[in-house]
Amino acid sequence: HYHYESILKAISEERKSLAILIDPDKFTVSETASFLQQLPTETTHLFVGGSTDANGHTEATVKALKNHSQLPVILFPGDHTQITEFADAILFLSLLSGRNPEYLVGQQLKAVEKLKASKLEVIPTGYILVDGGTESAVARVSNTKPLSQNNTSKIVHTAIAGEFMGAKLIYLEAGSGAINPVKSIIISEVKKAVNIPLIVGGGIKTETQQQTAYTAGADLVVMGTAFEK
Ligand code: 1GP
Repeated sequence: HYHYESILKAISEERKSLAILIDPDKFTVSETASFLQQLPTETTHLFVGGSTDANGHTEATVKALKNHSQLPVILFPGDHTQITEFADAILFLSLLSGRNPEYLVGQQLKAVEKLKASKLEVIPTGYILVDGGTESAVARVSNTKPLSQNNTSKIVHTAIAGEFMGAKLIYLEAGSGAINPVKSIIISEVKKAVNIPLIVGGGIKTETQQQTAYTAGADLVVMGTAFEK
């Protein structure tokens, strides 16, 4: 459980983590080296995934990143087809904000054979989609509704339920390209309520927004769109 343990270690040493999310559908493998050079020096993780990977670019993207970087490459898959053994670990997501069994447990079942045949570190993750002010790809593809950011207690209870079900991480997601990132009050209330690391992403474009999320209690911030060309 090396990669999960290293997230816990960072928290115990009061170090914040930054994951850059790479969507294989929007990534040019031949530009991997220059892409990596432009990332903030404080980057700790590379996440790879998207709501869909119509062109099947995930594996080539992961291989290219592994060839050019020492950073851990963690899969953040939109579905079971986006699994490749060449990554280091996988966020094994369950979309707890939604009511679609396919994304609560269906895709997970379809992933089992591939995961059993790989050495990927599997990190159980309670994935909570909140309203980011515009319809997100997650909502569209999963056919689920996000939780309102006005209903803090429902979001907090969803996170606690996730921890009770065995999640090792909670991921608060406003959706890629969100107009409104996850509000500070929601981050801080969820952080107070759970005893597992908290990931926050969706619509975080500036360093100020990144720091605001950390100050509120995010242990790891995910930024994707801000680093796309
Ligand atoms: C989306 O949380 C991530 O799943 C990142 O969102 O692309 O808006 O940074 P952005």
